[in-house]
Parts: sequence; C-alpha cells; structure tokens
Amino acid sequence: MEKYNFSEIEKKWQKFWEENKTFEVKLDDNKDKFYGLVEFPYPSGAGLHVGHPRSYTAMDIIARKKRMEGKNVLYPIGYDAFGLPTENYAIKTGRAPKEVTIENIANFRRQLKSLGFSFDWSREIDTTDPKYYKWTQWIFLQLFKNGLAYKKTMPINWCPSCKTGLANEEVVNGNCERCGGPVEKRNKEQWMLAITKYADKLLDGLENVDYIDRAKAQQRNWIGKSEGALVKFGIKWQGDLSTPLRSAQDDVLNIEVFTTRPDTLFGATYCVFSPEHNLVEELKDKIENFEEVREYIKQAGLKSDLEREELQKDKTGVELLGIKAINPASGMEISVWVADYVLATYGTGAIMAVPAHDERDFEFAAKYGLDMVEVITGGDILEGPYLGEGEVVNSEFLNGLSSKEAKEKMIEWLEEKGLGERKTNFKLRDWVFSRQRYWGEPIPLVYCKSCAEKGDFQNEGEKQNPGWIMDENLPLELPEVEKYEPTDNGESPLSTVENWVHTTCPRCGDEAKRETDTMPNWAGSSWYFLRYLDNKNDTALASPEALKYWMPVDWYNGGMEHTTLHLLYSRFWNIFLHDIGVVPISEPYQKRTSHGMILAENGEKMSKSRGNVVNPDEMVEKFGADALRLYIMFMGPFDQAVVWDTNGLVGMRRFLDRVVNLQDFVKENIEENKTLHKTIKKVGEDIENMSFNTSVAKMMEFVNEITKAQEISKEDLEKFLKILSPFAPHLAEELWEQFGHSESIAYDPWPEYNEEMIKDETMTVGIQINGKVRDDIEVDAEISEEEIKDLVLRREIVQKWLDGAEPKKVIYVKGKLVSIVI
Ligand code: ANZ
Ligand code: ZN
Repeated sequence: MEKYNFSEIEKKWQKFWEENKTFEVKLDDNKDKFYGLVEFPYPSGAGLHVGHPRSYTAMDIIARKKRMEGKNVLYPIGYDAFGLPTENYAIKTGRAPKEVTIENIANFRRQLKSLGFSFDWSREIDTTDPKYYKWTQWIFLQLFKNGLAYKKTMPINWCPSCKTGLANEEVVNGNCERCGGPVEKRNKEQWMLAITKYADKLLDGLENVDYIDRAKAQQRNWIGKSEGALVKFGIKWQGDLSTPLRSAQDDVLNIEVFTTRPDTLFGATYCVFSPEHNLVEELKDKIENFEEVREYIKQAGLKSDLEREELQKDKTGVELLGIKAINPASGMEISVWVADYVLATYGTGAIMAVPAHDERDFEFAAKYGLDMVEVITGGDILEGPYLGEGEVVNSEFLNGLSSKEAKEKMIEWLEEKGLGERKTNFKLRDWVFSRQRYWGEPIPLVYCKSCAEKGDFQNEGEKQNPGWIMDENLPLELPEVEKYEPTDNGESPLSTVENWVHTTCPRCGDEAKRETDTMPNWAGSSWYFLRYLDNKNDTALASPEALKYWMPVDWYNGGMEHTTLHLLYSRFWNIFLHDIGVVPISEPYQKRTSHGMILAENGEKMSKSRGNVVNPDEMVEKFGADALRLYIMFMGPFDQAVVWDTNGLVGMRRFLDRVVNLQDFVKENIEENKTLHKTIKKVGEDIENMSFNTSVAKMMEFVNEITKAQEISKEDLEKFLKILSPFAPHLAEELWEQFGHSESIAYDPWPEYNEEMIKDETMTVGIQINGKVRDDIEVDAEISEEEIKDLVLRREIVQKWLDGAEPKKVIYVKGKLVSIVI
C-alpha cells in the first residue's frame, strides 16, 4: 500500500471534529466526569513552541482514554494574554496591545487545532476579554471586602536612566533589561493581597491532594513554616555598661530575634542585626564606630538577597563598638554586630547567634574569633557546629532535657519572665498585587476624599484603606491611551488618561480618583479553571451547578516553573472563594503532575534570542501532527528534560506508515494475538503513570511483530487502533472509518485485555540461599533485575534465613536463578 497523505487526512479529521463538535461536553449527572487541565499559554508573537505540545499532548492522551472509558471529559483551553511581551511590543510598534493579542491568539488557535487536541473549543477563554476580567475584578473586590487587600509602601524596581518602574522579569542580574544600567529600589504605595493569612490553610490543604512530591515540597518550602520563639535581648551601651542587668521589661531598647532553637539560648554568644535594621540607625549616637558601620551598610545594600545568603562564602560584618546585648538566659554580656548574612525581610531582621550549633554563625564566629559554647550534645566543636538535636548541657535549668523538651521549657520560661514568646514564622510574603503598567486588569477602586473624611466605612477593606471605595460597576474596562510606556514618574500609563482617572464616587457622588495601577500577570490565571466551566455566564463567574459537577480539576499538568507561585496563588483564591461560599470545594486540583522541558538540539534552552526554537508548524507540515505527537511523547521520560532531534520524527513517520500497512495483513481465522493483550495492558497502565515513552515503544514492538508475521485479525487490528488513537488520533480515525465505522473512534470503548492471554508470559526462577536452591518463584518474563531481587528478598523463606540481617550478596542470573549469600 502507498504511503498515506497525512496532510489531507489530518485536515479532514480536524474538520470532522469541529463540525460534529466531537469534544464539546455538557454537564451530565448520569455520567462520571473527568476534568483534565493544562496550563493555558501566553499568546506571544512567536507562536506556539514545541514545549507547549508536550503537556497538551500528554493530557490529550489522558483525556481521550478517559472518554473511551466512558467518562464525561472536560478538556479546555484558553489564553493568558495580559502581560509584558505584548505590552513591550505595543510600545515598540505603537500598536494597541488588544489588537496584537487578537492576532496572536488567532495564530495560537490555528496551531493548536493543527495538532488535533481534543479541546472543547466552545469553552475557550481569553483573560483580556472584559467579559472574562469582569470576574477577575469581582474576585478582587471580594478579597477587598473581606479585608484581604490593603495598600502598603513597597519598594519597586526603578531604572533611573529609563526613568521607569520595572517588573521583576525585567531586572536581569540587578540591571535593567532595556538599557543595561543598574536598577534601584524606589518606594511606592502598592496594593497587596494578604495571602499570608492563608498560610496554614495552604499547608493543610496539601495533605489531601495528590501532587507529585516535588510540587508539594515546593509549596511547603515557599510557605516556609518555622516554629520557635521571639526572644528579647536587652541592650546596654558605653557609660552605661556598669548598670545592672536589664531585662526586657525595663524601659530600654531590646534586640528582638526570631529563633527556631530556643533550646540553644544559653549558647547565644553574640547578636546580629541585618544592615537594614532600623535600630542600628537609632543607636547611632551610642555606636563608637558608626562611620565604619554606615559604610558597611551601604556596601551591603548593593547586593541581592541571593548574593548575601547563598553565593557569599566569606561572611562579613562589623561589630557595633560601645554596644552590648544581654543574653536573657545566661545574663552574659555579648557583642552586637551588623552583618549581611542576616536578612531584613525574615523573622525580625535580627538574630541571636549560636556558633556551636549553626553553620553560618559558626563560620562568622570562627572568622572574628567569637566565643562558642556547646549546649547540645552529639557533636564536637573541633569538627564544626553540631546542627542536630540532642541533650542539653551548660544551660542551667535546661540541663539534661532533650532539645524538644528544652524548647518547650525555654518558651514557657521566657513567657513567664516577659522576655519572649512562642512564635510561628512563615517565609511566605504577602502578594504585591499592583503594577504600574497598562496591559493588565484595572483595579476597580476609587479614592474618595469625602468618604475618607466622613469615615463611613462599610466593609473590612474600606476600614483598612480609608477613602478607598469599590466600583462595583464591572467590568471596569481598560481605557484607550496614547502611549503605552510607563510614565517617567513611575506611575502607570493609565494615570495620564485624565477623563478616566477623574470620576465620581460610587458611594457619595463626590469627585473621586481611580486607582491607576493594574493587576499583575498572575491574576487572570488564578481562577481560569473555574471560568471554563461556564464561560458565557454573565451573572456569575460560573453557575453553582457547573461548579458542583466539574470541580475539582481531576488532573492538572504543567511546568515545574509554575508549581510554586501559580499553584499557590490559584489555590489561595480558590480556598478563599470556598470560604465565602462561591465554590463548593476548597482545593482546586486533585492531582498535579509536571513535564520536563524540551531543549534545543544543542542541549540549550530553546529561546528566540538563541535562534534555536523549533516551530511546530514546520514539523506538522513535514511529518504530520500524528508523527509530531508520537515523537514528543517518545522522546524520553515525561517528567525529565529531553533534547530535540528532528531525526526522531523520521522514525515516527515510518512507524505510522507501517501501521497503515497492517491493513494488508488482515486475514480471517487468525488466533488472538497475545502480544496485543500485553500491549493493551501496558499502554493503559503507562498512560495513567504518564510513562508515554514506554507505551509508544510497546506499540512499535507490536507493529514490528505483526509486520514480520504478516497476519492479524480485523478485531485485533481494531483494538490496536483504539489504543493508538489517543496518540495518533487522525490516522486512527481514518483507518477506523476504512473499516466501515461511521462514528468517531473517540468514544468507542477502550479495549480490555484478557489476563489469561498474558499469564503464560511468566517464568520460574530458582532461589538459592548460601549455595543451595531452596525455593522458586514465578515472575513476569520481562521482570527487571531490580524488581526480581526485591521480590525475592521479601519472600518469607528468605526473610527467615536473613533473620533481620542484610544479605552479603544478591546475584541474578537472568531467567534462571537468584542467588543470595547470607
Ligand atoms: C538561633 C539558632 C540556633 C538558630 C541554632 C538556628 C540554629 P528557618 O528554619 O529557616 O525559619 N534567622 C532568623 N532570622 C534570620 C534572618 N533574618 N536572617 C538570617 N537568619 C535568620 O530559620 C530560622 C533560623 O534562622 C533562626 O534560628 C535563626 O537562627 C536564623 F542552633 O536562631 B536560629
Ligand atoms: Zn465618596
């Protein structure tokens, strides 16, 4: 048979699916639902990248299999279209971002369709559509009303030569991405979302969801919960050093520190301020070497947190001469330092240093010759600090206790004496929810002086932010502007649209001014999975029925780069929406997995600037969408990075040609094929485990076998087409049709395999213990060395022989024997 014309076939089936609305779904209480989600793309001018189809093909395969298993499957797509690249393009070309976005989306849509994804296209969303962002704004107002949005002065990135504020993405190694000049920090009032109030809920929610371990770990690390204590160290200064010990209750200055190890308080031999700590400035007159200190602080200000914390091997600092602190437990006078290994933004911005039990303190103390007092047993200070827990020594009333007991006792003691208290600290910070940019959702708040003066506040948000009144007439649409550039005073371009900024107060009708900051990129993607459920609804973000039926997302796949912030932000919004009764389930995603990146042929990251981006259009044209999909799934383990190789597509093309040829081998009265049953089993299980590469390999093996044998029954070939169809849907539909079926293969039941047909593919392997065969075991003929060793070691007879000991040697003689030496 001739090689088939894939271009024609693929277009034909894409048209068929579109015309027949094959993948549109409706709520159906009689059917189990499956909601598969992938991260929606940012529609950049560059078009789809081969990285996108990795995730989309994987979830498409899963969605297609679930449909064949009888589930009511929702697999939606949309565009996360606000953001910088489009805005910068608009600035460069003078074109309106909306116009550019519409064009880019059209291109993305065409590309996505050319790959044959089974998306429900009727549910497409675009975060920049006022009908969509109406609800993003609405959610923001609910957060505001409930006291979770507040104004705060925060530093923004400021490029003094471009005279603009920069987004974090535009700061590269401390320099401006546009001009290369150094970036400074400038303070500006910004809207913040109090995600920290949800820290515990965000942690607890992780207990009941099925995320890959790495994703859970990243969530936990980012939230960074630490339990410990705040401790106050009294301060004394020159001329006053002879005054008796002062405790924190006295009317004196204290250094307040956060520690996770109150059990080591007796070992605190000095205290350290971060360079930004305001007490340093306050103590100015009492510090004898303030000039030196000031110079040190200035130098520290030039380094990033990362440089200060991790990259800097050599710790530096300056002692505050003339100042001493009092260790509240031991009563000892200890030195006080300023050092940049202590960060202003964590804990209290000051620490008690315990060099015998903390790595950084140890290094610092060793360098400056400071005392080290061991207070926990288990290590040897000559070999370095002992970081673990143990028994407490050299600590008066704590002596003999375990670290755990000592922590409790010390906290109680501190609380009793008024010298400290129990404290839980989080690394998580509140979310800066303002940008001084054009291309984002306008924040629907106005500032009304009259209302501020009257003090008539109607909700938590108004109380916390006097004068800020909600504009509930949504959507508040982005106005047209002349120029998209950030202004040279750091305000958003919206601030230049006079007739938009000046408005009347929705509460009292007096003159008021609109907020001109817009929302950050993260806003629209923090709830998009809800809008898919009911994207045309004008009266709610989604109807209660749709929310109840479809939520939670059953399976969410996306990149590792989004498992921290995006996942956290969207979980936060969903949990909040659940708290106020809008959504029925608090955790939005039941399961989360991640794919590895696709790297360019030279092993580098694909990027426009490197000129090594593989364009899927070209691949579809040359090899077809089915071949591209198969290749992307075959490249390597799904969760790992893989290197692109266009030659691999040639192999897939040939594989598909061989599949087409199988028709020629259809014969009557052929026995059922055993390999097919194994293949059905393997492909089915592999899809659930996202082990797509091995399922493709297994299908190739099957096709090779049939090609050699030159015979297959029609029933078997049909079954094979079904398991191939999630991977290569166009060709599968075509051959299915040629077999005389008029309905799409997409809803034909997933084939079952027969255990009996697989069973005889086992072998018997002897178990030899200390040179004598004592048992045997029946295993899968294709078992790996690791698996069989594991099985054998867990067998009762072997366990008995081992009697708790580790085996000396375990050797597997393939297909024959496992030999254990005890
Ligand atoms: C004394 C101590 C003794 C500490 C010891 C540790 C071990 P996590 O677990 O990450 O929350 N620390 C507190 N604030 C800091 C800051 N602003 N910059 C740098 N380090 C800071 O870390 C808490 C520990 O980090 C605290 O407990 C403190 O050192 C340090 F054997 O206090 B510890
Ligand atoms: Zn007013």
